[in-house]
Amino acid sequence: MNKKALITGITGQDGSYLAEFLLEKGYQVHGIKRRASSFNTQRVDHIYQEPHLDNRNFVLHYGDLTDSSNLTRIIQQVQPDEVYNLGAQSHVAVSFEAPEYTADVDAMGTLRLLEAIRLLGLEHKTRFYQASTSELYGLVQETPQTETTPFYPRSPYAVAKLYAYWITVNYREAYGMYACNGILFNHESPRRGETFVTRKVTRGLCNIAQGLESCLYMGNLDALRDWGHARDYVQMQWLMLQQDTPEDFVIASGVQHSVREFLQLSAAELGVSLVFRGQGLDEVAIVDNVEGDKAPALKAGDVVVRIDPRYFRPTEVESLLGDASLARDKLGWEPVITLQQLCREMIDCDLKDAQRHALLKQHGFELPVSVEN
Ligand code: NDP
Ligand code: GDR
Repeated sequence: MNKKALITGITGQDGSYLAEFLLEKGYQVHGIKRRASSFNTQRVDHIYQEPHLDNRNFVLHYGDLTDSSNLTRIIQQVQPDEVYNLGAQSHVAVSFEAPEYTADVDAMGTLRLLEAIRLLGLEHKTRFYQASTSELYGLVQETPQTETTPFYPRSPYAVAKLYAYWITVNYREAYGMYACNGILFNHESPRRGETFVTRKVTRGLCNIAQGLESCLYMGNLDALRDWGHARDYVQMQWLMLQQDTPEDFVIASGVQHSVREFLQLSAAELGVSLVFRGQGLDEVAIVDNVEGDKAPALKAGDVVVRIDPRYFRPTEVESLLGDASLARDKLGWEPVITLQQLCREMIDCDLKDAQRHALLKQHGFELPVSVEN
């Protein structure tokens, strides 16, 4: 019998990579998708299987982390060997605007899943992975951050995830469940949501390079992050559930860059060099030089980045840097994709999209390019 996995958040960035990974390992993969007024399965459409097929190994269920009866019914029906709780309101800035909803989904949603597993008597069968986050460190107490660094959350998102972290530990200790936290540092990909900083940069610069947008408005360019590739990081989510005893692990690249550096790296992939002038809210990025043919709409002197205070957060996480030694030693896990490779893959993908839009525009078939960030 193939193992069965249930993934919440399967339509998100990580959910889609994890589903691919588990299917390759021979799992029967079940996922929870939310009802939406338009299609929201773009990231998993390529692995979708016709519901009328016999022996399907990819099955989507309608559900929501705010609905415990729905979660209980799905878990009862699937009887999963492994549950990966990746579903969340995952945007830190949005959590300041919707703090109660974020707590309901990210904190209470985790409790609802754990309780469903326990009440169904599956606590010794079903292994549980919780998508914890480097945002727990917030106002960092030591650098680099490890599994023992104290937490100091700085957003409603991080506070909700703190509850989820501890309730996962508590169910492990109280009921002997195999439940663990992956404390993942930022990880990105061409499938990253368009309003997270890396994707906003790669997509925005590609649109500007093709003449579809004129300027990118950004927040705190000094923020420092430890960025990895989502494809690398989902392998660890699986590895964590294959050990003899459950344990929590930090997953990080161990390398730190600023948002400003990521802008420069992305522009360089387009053959564009940028110089930054001014300070604070008056800082701008100006094109210094353009080489090659990837940015036909740009020339030296163009201002491509400005600062907009609305992208600053009420409380910011200034600097994150992880130490994944424990995962390296115990799980044998090592990230293989560098930031430069990640950035190149994201630019390649967004440039193709922008070129397609530009071509359509040239022929009078202009499509709206969403610039809401
Ligand atoms: P995404 O935002 O790309 O995906 C989130 C997923 O959760 C989507 O499938 C979304 O559905 C789903 N979701 C949102 N609200 C609900 C709800 N009420 N009920 C059920 N499902 C819901 O996040 P990532 O893939 O980037 O991240 C996966 C997890 O890892 C998240 O929990 C995130 O907080 C955490 N994390 C992410 C890191 C990162 O750098 N990416 C780092 C550390 C932790 P829909 O598609 O319909 O919106
Ligand atoms: P983060 O990711 O908050 O770390 O959470 P995000 O990419 O949104 O921000 C990273 C840093 O960039 C700064 N920044 C901007 N951010 C956005 N989104 N838009 C901007 O215009 C902008 N300008 C500067 C931010 O202030 C921040 O310092 C992500 C999410 O995936 C979480 O779910 C996850 O838990 C953490 O990573 C680890």
